[in-house]
Amino acid sequence: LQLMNDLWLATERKEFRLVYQPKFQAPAGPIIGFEALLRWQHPKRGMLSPDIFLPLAEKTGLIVPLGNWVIDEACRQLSEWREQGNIDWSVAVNLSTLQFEQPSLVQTIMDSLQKHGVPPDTLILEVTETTAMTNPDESVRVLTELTDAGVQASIDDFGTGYSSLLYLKRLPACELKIDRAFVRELSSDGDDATIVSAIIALAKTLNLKVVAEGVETAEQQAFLTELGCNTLQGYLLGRPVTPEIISSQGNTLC
Ligand code: G
Ligand code: G
Ligand code: MN
Ligand code: NA
Repeated sequence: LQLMNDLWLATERKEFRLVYQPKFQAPAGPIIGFEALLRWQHPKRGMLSPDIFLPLAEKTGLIVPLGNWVIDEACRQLSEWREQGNIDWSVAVNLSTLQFEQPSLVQTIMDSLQKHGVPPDTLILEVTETTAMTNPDESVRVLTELTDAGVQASIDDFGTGYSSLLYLKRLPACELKIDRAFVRELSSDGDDATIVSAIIALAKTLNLKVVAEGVETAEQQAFLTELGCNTLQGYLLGRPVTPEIISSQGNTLC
């Protein structure tokens, strides 16, 4: 497969990029941080989304060095933004299952933080509910080690997996991200409004901040805010953009 070949060469050829999607304090700001999202600038196919190449990277194990690069690059970017005065911004990084299972993960993260002189609590690790549930006890152990070191943890794509309430209570996460599948139907579908309300209530009970992802309409924005959602992310407020665009627009980014 040609794509597989290209994937191995892409790291060396420096074809990977991170774009950053802003996260806003509800309802409309300020920006509290960004989610780092991986892109592959393929020489022939153009900009490729992770959906195209991440399954392949996961299958071949390339996701481990690639994921380590993502962590390091996110820390470097954080340090650059901090030098420019944006010391309140956090950066969230997505971890794949294989990456999360690496015994060296904690050391890798701590090394990057130290190398770039970045405070641990400005880095958020997004772990999907499904990844966390793959090996629940081990997930608690790894996340406890990381959060003890000050790094923040976030449960991504929440609502799509099968975690029990007792398990959620044990996970040392600081926030929960409502999967955009629930947000999408918010205004038109009564069931999803009920589910979103229940997720927010659950998060409050567990002392977790709630992030809604995939916010695309003003109606969703208003409803989520009213329900007590802390943070909003989505095309309505801000698309994933390059660091160059963020630097040129600063806090007026919207
Ligand atoms: O940015 P986009 O919508 O194309 O992302 C598609 C999927 O890829 C999302 O599920 C997102 O979480 C995931 N993703 C984006 N960047 C990364 C990354 O750096 N590492 C991992 N493991 N997943 C990522
Ligand atoms: O699974 P995860 O939450 O990491 O996925 C993040 C991806 O969701 C990003 O890659 C981004 O491209 C996509 N995304 C972000 N905001 C929106 C939105 O408002 N609508 C849709 N459809 N996708 C979004
Ligand atoms: Mn995510
Ligand atoms: Na998500």
